[in-house]
Amino acid sequence: MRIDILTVFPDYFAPLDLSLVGKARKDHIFEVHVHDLRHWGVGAHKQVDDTPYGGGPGMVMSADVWGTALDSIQRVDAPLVHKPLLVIPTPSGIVFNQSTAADWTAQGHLVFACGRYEGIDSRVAVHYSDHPDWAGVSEISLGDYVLAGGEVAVLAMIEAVTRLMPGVLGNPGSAVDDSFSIPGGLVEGSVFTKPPLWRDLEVPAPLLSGNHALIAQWRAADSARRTSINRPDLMGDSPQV
Ligand code: JF8
Repeated sequence: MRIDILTVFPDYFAPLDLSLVGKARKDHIFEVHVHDLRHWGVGAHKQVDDTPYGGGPGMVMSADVWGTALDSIQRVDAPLVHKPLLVIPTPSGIVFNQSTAADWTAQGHLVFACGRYEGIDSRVAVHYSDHPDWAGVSEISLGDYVLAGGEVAVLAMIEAVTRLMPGVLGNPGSAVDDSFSIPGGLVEGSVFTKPPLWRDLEVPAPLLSGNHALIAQWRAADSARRTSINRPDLMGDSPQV
């Protein structure tokens, strides 16, 4: 997979050199290219935004700057067979979840467009959603809270997608064992390691028993207990917010 990121804050993506993602890039499991949108900015100040039509506070990122940048990114990949999927993080998009992450692992090329200010001129999403050289557009939100731009959302999405790729996790079984692997599943149960007694708190006896059936039973009950307390929405036993 090839991942391109367009942003006015390329330094936000330094963490992609670290940890599992950094190792997987070194191992050529996928490649990440970060581009400074200002490169395509207009005029002496390399401007990427302008005042909003209809009035209102703040600035809107220009369609023409984004169009020029995205066309040049697409051309880099043109000799390859993969049409890129354009991902535009926005609080007004559909909410990203584990199924989204799993779907995107099948893409050969993801292009992330990080907005700032009041967001990107809406014609950009319309144009690329109906473009023969692109796989489509996903306007997507990280969750129901407001960030200052798309960068943090993109870091989270890239980590969620790439850790599902074969060879990214040390243990190939870990990814399929997660919470949310099965839609409508439960959250993970509590975990413990040595010592068995820490500050008057004991590791639950079943986990020390060596009895695999008993361990599985305890974990299933703990998982149901935590899901019911923390995520009643996943249990179907509480009204959705
Ligand atoms: C933004 C561009 C977001 N869950 C989320 N909250 N806020 C954002 C977000 C994304 C892009 C921009 N402001 C300007 C906020 C996502 N994804």
